[in-house]
Amino acid sequence: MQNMRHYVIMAVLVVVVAVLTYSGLNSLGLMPVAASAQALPIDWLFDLQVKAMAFFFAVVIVPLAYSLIVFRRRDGDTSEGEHIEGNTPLELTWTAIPLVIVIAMGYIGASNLAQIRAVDPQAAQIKVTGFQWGWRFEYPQGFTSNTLYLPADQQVVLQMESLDVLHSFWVPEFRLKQDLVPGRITEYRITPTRVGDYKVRCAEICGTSHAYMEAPVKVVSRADYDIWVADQTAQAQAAAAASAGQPDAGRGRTLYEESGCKACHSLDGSKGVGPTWKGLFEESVALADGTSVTADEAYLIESIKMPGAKTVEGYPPNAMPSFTYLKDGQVADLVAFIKTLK
Ligand code: HEC
Ligand SMILES: [Cu+2]
Repeated sequence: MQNMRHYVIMAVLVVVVAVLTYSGLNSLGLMPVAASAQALPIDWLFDLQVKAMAFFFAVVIVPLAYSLIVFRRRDGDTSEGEHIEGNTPLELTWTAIPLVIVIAMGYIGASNLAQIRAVDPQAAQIKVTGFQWGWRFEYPQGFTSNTLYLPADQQVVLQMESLDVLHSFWVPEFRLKQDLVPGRITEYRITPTRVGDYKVRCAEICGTSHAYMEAPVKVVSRADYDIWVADQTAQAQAAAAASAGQPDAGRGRTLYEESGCKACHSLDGSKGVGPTWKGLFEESVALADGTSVTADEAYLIESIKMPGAKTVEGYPPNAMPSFTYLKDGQVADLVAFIKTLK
């Protein structure tokens, strides 16, 4: 009877501590808003796990603390503790119950994953390229963007590729995260549900400017999306028509900012990961092998297309990724831009 009282008190304390722990963890607001259909099953499972964690925390801590306080050694008590050797029913119980819990969690996790991966055959495809240190998004209509526009309430599948090292595509509000692996295409399937501005950030340490590897993500209504796509398509066609002839320093500056050159090359004379572009054109450049070369057009083109061919003195070889995806016209635009930097 006396023992029964201890169990009842502990059971009550377990419930109280579990509830307090759960509501305490919940009030921290660990999660940003949920902005995708896939976020719902994920948040549901996460919540279930937090509840389980709070409960098991209480189940362990309450009897421990209770025993330490209530059954502590009193003054003058020098007797030995009771000697206990095994308890088969207890051992069977604490093997069977966790076994059932683990199997149940495995089942719940698998069916949750199936919901998240559910394929909509109508899903739109967008190509994503990650590189040191930026993102590029190619739309099936034939244009490229540095902002990822997505229509709300439609599934899209991102076909993702890396130009150099491992990167990871992560929009916390969408909950999912997926690595980009050089030489392989990985998929990221998402159904945005909430119109708004988000940010994709790289979640894989990928070099010096990893922390700046971000791009805006805009979820817009279907109607706004269609307008944007039509607009971009028209712009891309106009640009293609205009660039049929002349290299253009303005487009070169945009490429500098959006293709990642900016991460390593300054325009103001300061030294970065790579040499500044200020006053580079027609300058005599000292190379690591002791010779020197004049930075004419041919040298600039070679430096962009085959960065390994010549290494500037004072810089590590192979520090610059090769930008093989740049078209000749784009390289010419970049060179035209470098020429303007007196
Ligand atoms: C990861 C850093 C990094 C990025 C990004 C990068 N570069 Fe470089 N770049 C370097 C380094 C380091 C050097 C010097 C070593 C060498 O010559 O290989 C260099 C050298 C150059 C040179 C020769 C400069 C000189 O002073 O002789 C040119 C031109 C150049 N890069 C163009 C570009 C262009 C165009 C882009 C973007 C499309 C770009 N780089 C992106 C690191 C980078
Ligand atoms: Cu990265």
